[in-house]
Amino acid sequence: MMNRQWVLPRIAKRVAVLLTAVMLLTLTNGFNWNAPTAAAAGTTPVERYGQLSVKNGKLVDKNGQPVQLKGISSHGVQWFGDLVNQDTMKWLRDDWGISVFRVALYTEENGYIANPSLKNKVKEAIEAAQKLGLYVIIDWHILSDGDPNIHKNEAKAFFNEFSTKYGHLPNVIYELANEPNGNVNWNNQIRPYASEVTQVIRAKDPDNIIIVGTGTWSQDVQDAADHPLPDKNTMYTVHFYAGTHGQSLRDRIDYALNKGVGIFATEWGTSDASGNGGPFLNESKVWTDFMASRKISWANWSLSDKNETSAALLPGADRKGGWPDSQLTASGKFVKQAILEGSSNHGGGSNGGNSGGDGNNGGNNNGSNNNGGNNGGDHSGSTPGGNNEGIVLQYRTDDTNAKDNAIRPQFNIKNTGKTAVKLSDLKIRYYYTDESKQAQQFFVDWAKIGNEKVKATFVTLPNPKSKADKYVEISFTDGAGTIQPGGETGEIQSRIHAANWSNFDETNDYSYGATQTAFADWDHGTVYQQGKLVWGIEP
Ligand code: IDC
Repeated sequence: MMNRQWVLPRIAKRVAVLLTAVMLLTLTNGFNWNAPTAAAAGTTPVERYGQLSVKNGKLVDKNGQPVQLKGISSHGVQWFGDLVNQDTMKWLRDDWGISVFRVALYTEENGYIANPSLKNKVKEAIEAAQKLGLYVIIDWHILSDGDPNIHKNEAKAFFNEFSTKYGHLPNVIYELANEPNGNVNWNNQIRPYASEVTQVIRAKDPDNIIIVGTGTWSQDVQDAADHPLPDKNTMYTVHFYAGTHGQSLRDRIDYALNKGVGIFATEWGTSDASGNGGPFLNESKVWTDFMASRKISWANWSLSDKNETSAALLPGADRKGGWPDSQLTASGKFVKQAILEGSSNHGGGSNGGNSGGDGNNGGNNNGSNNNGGNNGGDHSGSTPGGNNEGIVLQYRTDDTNAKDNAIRPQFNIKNTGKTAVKLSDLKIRYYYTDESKQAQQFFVDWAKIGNEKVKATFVTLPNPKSKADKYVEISFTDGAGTIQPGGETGEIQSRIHAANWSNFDETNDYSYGATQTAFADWDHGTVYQQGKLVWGIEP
């Protein structure tokens, strides 16, 4: 198998956008650049980011690069603990692209205080997360007990046990009090409580992230920012529900960030604050964009199949994962996409360097009418060296006559990475010389994923190359689904004709492989993921 190779075309045009990445890469146009290590692609979140810490109010990875973790929270494990297991977490990692999982251990409502054995579920989740390379948030889920001091002694004993047992792992995150509420405030109740519990944890675990809830159901981040805790790896929680909370809460978050404290949204929902109503997906999108732009890590409420809007799964969903989208609620589908959209940002390997942070814009519509030979993915967040998540393009020609009126390229896209890849994020380009100078027609003769899922547009290069003045850009509909790790699209048989059915000469086509009549890797066709070149060499 050939080496993964990248070319940096016309870097001068992109230098402003890619300044950070360019520092790390070779500048020469046309220079074939190998990935630093094979490990950059297809590693687990914990392998990529390692020991987390807080630097200048930002969550950063082992190299000091900002990271945005995204994932989902369990519902109360006393009710939905059967959905918390290694199989579901693996599925969420591979199909949804999560990097963090939150285990909600309610104190009350028949939670831990009444049923201490529920902590075994937390242990199971931590041990699964360790195996899967996921970060895990241990959520001490106070709620009806609005004052965290009510169960302070139990909290101290609990966190002592867990930091002793798991504090050496890099993937453990402690959340000390889900949502203080009622007649409590930061300075008088919450901060003193957090300070005591933090001392217990730090005696056993010097460095893992601690997250502290804030007043008014974790909305009073401004109070924490005004009087933060001394522990340098402590962050503060904001919780929001898109149908209830909006701009004024975002303003508070910006206030806190500007004061230099780290904010982690350990729980948010697409519903209103009751967990029902909506879903408010437009409002949710404003929130996920906001968090992406500020690299605020998050976990969505919740992984359950309860009949309520905020639940991600429809009632009766499988207890071991493997959920097709038809088993997801509207909320679940939205959240899955919101996690996947940025997940190419997780591929940065040790480089990090995702300067823009909002991997959720651009990307999808840059192909057809931008300046041709330029690599279409000019948006911040691109790290050309590190973004290959394991996409491989295979090609064969089905042409027996290189000089007739048809071009018959056939493709297969493989996912050799560890994260599911959304087909609608991918585009294939096949470059050729168009002798006809006519409009072009595209046909799908057969596609394993369904002919109707495959679309194409034709683009004329403004600066023709010796073997290409046009390309066909093949894309996939939203309904095309994902390619699982280790999976592939299967054959996509395509055919191109000029509008007047005149002949082509394929022997001068850049992407044509006259002798490649069986599927094999093909770097003269390119693949883009959300607009970023992830496979092949442009002409
Ligand atoms: C809700 C659950 C709901 C449950 C209720 C009480 O969705 O099924 O009956 O708790 O246990 C929070 C809490 C979180 C809430 C959620 C929605 O942290 O436990 O879950 N919410 O109400 N804060 C704001 C909203």
